[in-house]
Amino acid sequence: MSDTATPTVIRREDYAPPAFLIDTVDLEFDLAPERTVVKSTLRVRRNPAAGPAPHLELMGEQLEFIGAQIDGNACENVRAHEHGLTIENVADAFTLTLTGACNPEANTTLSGLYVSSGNFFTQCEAEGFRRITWFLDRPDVMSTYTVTLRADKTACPVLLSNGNLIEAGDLPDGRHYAKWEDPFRKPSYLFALVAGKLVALEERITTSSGKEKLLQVWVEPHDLDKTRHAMDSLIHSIRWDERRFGLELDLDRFMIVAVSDFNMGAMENKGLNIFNTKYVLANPETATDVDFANIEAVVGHEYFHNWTGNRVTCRDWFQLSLKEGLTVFRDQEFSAAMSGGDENEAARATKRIEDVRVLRQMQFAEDAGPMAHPVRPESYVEINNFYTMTVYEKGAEVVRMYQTLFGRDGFRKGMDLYFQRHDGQAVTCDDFRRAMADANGRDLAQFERWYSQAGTPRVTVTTQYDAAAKRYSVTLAQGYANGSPAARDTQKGPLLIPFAIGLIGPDGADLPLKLEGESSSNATASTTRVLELTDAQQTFTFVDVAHKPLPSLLRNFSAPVIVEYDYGNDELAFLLAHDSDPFNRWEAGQRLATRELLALAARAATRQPLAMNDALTEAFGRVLNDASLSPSFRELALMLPSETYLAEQMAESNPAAVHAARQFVRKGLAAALKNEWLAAYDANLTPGAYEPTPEAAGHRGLKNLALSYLSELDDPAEAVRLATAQYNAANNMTDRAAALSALMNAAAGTGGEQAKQALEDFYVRFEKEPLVIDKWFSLQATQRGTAQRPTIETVRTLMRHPAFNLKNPNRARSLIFSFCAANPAQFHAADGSGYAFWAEQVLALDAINPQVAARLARNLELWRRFTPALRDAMRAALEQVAAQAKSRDVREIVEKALA
Ligand code: B3K
Ligand code: ZN
Repeated sequence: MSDTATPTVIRREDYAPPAFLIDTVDLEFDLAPERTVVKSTLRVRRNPAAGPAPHLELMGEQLEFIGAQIDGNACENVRAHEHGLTIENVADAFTLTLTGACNPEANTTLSGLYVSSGNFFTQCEAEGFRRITWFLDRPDVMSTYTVTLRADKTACPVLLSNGNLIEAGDLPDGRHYAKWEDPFRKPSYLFALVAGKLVALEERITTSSGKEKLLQVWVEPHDLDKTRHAMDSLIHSIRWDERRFGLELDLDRFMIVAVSDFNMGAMENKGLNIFNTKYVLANPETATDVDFANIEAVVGHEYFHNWTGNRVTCRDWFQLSLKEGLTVFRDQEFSAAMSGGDENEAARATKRIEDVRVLRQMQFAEDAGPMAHPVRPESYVEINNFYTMTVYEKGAEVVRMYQTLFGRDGFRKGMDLYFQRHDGQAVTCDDFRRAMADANGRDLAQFERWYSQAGTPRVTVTTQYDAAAKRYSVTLAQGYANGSPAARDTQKGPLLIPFAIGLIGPDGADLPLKLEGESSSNATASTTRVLELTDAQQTFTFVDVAHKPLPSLLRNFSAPVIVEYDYGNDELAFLLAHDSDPFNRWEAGQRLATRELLALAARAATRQPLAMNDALTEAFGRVLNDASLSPSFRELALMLPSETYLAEQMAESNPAAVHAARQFVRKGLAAALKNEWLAAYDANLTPGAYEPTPEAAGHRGLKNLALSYLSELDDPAEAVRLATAQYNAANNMTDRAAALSALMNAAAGTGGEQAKQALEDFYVRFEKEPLVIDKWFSLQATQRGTAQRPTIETVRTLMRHPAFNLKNPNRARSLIFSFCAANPAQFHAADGSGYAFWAEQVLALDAINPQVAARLARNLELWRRFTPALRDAMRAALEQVAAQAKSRDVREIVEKALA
């Protein structure tokens, strides 16, 4: 990564088709850790759709140039430079052979070809292929690949690449080879190879057209006992995509490989998905219910990319959400179906609630800070910085809105047309929108603004009931927060916002819905209506409304917006008790809690005494005791909004005040509902063998939430007794980790011996399981600190622990990111110690792994929104990083934050 004074900004409007195309790629690898030689033979021709260009410019980074030939003859007019190769005055079509070398062992960036635990892996998205060989490394250059791998047979018994294995055999000197052929054209970012000592769980299945397929999950030998769940998840994904979208696995073989050094979750390389071990390995002893669910979701996500991303790919990186937003939407729908079947709305709602919680906490914050960008960004310095919550999660909400507008069938028609038109192509978000529009006979020109406008829209709602005329009118007005960049950007006009609404009568039941001017036969039986808000302000009038209703707004979170409506506390309690829309039931409880917590935080900030609000305790008590609600729903409804989310809602973020307020409420709820928590604990035990089913996980979730509330009591003896017993008896990681966490929580007040012992036991018990040791680090990094021992001291001590390793991203995340991002009250300590630590670690990572460093760098980007003292200390830390960071990745983040 070079140190550039003026970063090059890449702009969407500058897109031009490539001057040359590459039809076929033949790669030969002589794999060796310190010097891998790569010979690449490319059939190149001029792109008829592009302007004239005499020279061929290929991208390449950190490569040693060995030689070049054109059509079999030594090539004279080639020049190797820092950014690649220039070959001057080339013909219209030719075969180019390039030989070069790279050093996988020295590659700590985990982009390109690298070594992890002695095995070889690649990561090419977004621009890693150019670190392997010279190429037109851009997604609109699609080619068919053949790949020959040669390596030492003892060191690398397994040799894998994309597609089908067509040849394998021995070579002299203890070496061997394998030749792979991928029949599908693909961009270079989907290339992959894996070589090393690995074993696979295998299974054969027959897909919808009757073809037999081989499925493999490759891992290091000692992890083979943790592959079953990933395999099951893969099979479920394949079946679901056949059922829901009529999409079949197209290759004869589909492989998943787990690697412990990986920058993100997983990668959808054609036929050879490479995964962070965190999203593959699971058995009851090592993985929690959340881990099991995440594995299912990520396996699904990468598998679904085979159609949405690989068969139809992105024209350029500005279109990233074309594949990511759509594939996140698909994985969300898949997980919802797995948790409750396609039709069970109440079970599906828990998944929806979890997804919206993440969106609101992370994406809304991103949209309010210096990295705010539209779902389809207009410019970037480093594309790896744009694998964001906006592109992924808001992008998924944008896709979901098509389904909300057209229904599941209409959405399916749009998908069918999209594949019919674009299979095998590299296309744009506009192409997707056009397919949806044409398949459903709708003009979606206005909908384009969802792709081009940054910022979170606000919908302000006012209502009026005319009892005499039995008319109820709802006025929706859309806009953006005062002073936000989006608020000034008015020439683009309003958005098309699908706004789902229901009206609730005095008895708590939904009222029938009939809009003014609608004939009765026209009105559907549904008690939820999707209003289409297209103007800056619009009034919708319901007629024949017998009683003054309570509106249930934005049901199921039908659009990624903030709703402003002045509910009274009693109205929120009523919605929490009665709304037929489970999402809005949860939402009402969250609004009630948020309002109370923010009021308390304001008092805490000015050192005024705090007092508990009975309405909140009563409402929570009712939910806890309501056996008609599923345990998983109760768990979500009884969880308070996170400290991070609450701090973001304050005029000036004050993490200490938020922590004080939230702890006060947790303690208050623990004490007032003590008997109910104890009863819930007993009622939700899951004796017998562990099963990762949604039902069992729901029971464990509610039970462990009860335990965590009980651990807040001033006298935590009972919680300590329960948690110690649970820790010792646990037959699964969910219960063991929850018990440990409850003990640590209780000990924050008392310094308990049980917590210390359990923590030591946990380490010894799982010393050989890196993913569990990650949990051990992260539990300590997120623990509550005390005045005598602030958490930063624990963290600094753990940085020197023999098991800590900054080069392993999972380990760095488990300690450093957990502290900086998931322990706000301790990280934002008034003495600035957290910020000093952050700056040190960003700079240390910057030299090793810029992508991981840039993620950590983002942790301070909202500095302007904090209280003045914190703000100044944060700026100083940012300035220190800006003065010393070398990578383009980190520089883009801190420079935007300071601008
Ligand atoms: N497409 C990859 C992400 C690649 C990130 C590169 N910095 C994983 C996914 O979204 O499925
Ligand atoms: Zn993806």
